[in-house]
Amino acid sequence: MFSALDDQFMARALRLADRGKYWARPNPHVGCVLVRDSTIVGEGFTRPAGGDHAEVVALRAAGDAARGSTAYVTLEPCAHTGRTPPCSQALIKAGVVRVVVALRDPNPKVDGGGLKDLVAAGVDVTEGLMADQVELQLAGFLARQRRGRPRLRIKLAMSLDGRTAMASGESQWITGADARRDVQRLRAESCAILTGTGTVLSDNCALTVRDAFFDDELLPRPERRALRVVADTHLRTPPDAAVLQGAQPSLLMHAQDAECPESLVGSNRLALPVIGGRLAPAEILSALAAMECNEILLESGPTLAGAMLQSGLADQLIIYMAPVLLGSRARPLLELPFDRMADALKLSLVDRREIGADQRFVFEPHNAG
Ligand code: AOF
Ligand code: ZN
Repeated sequence: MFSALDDQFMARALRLADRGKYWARPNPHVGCVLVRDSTIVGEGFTRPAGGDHAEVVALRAAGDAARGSTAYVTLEPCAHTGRTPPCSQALIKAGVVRVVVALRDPNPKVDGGGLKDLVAAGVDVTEGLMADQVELQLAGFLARQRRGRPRLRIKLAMSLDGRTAMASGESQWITGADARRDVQRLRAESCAILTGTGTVLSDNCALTVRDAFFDDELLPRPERRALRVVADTHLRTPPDAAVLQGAQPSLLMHAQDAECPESLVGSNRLALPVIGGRLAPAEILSALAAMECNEILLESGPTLAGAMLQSGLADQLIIYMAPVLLGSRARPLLELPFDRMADALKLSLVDRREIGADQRFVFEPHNAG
């Protein structure tokens, strides 16, 4: 059904799509290549939310040359009028005769509707080319659309003996500069970075995304940078905490009955239900999905990370392991109060590599759902 040339052009669309990954959110970052007589006549990738979709950028670049062309698109062209008009109609109007799509858009406003429009207009439509790659590329967006919950990745830095901080809370730095730079990339890819009050109090972490990741020709608007979220049940975050400073937005999630100190009255806050004295893990994620967050990075201590994992809400564990021993008084990686072997949580290793002097492991918990 697909030729070697089809493979080549879809691979190019995938690479183009990747260029939008830091700034298309909450839109999925999509790539589109228009080809006529085996030659690329236009290409594009999703602009920041509210801006043009990939197809529209490619059509504009192609101009009249789009007539009679084939469009390679990583995600089904939209069929709805959202912040922008439907791409299916734009392709039809421009005279595109064949559309090759990697993956169907699970957004209920689209969900096959774009393909249907194209077929009804006599366009030759095929789907499924490199769908697996797009599943990985758009994992966060797809998770939010399909299950109403963002993708949650938990990042942890530990010693060889699985410890994350000294008993005093001292933890800077376990891993090296290269690993910490890699974490910056994870932050840049995320819609929200989540932590707990304990981490704010002990590390005074800023959770900022540094500028180095936005060196493409068009900078994302600063408000599109990851939202910094503190799960702060009792509103104990000090008003001068680094996480509340600067242009990058932040949000305190707290219990409905928490008393807001005068000093936090001006801060961005959200009340959530509590289970067992703590914010309900699933409610935290639903609230973030309601804010159109696709990708969440959790950078917290053992309690919040353990709760997310135990609730089956963690999609990935990204663990940086430094060649150092912190000893038996140091703090454990995760708070998981297990007693029996039957409680043990099984994980699959999906990636492992060296980052400077450290190792990075990516695991997927078997209880993720
Ligand atoms: C496309 N091409 O490049 C992207 C699409 O509010 P809007 O108008 O920007 O629409 C957002 C929705 O469109 C988004 O939730 C997703 O379903 C789809 N994204 N569609 O045809 C694109 N980024
Ligand atoms: Zn569209």
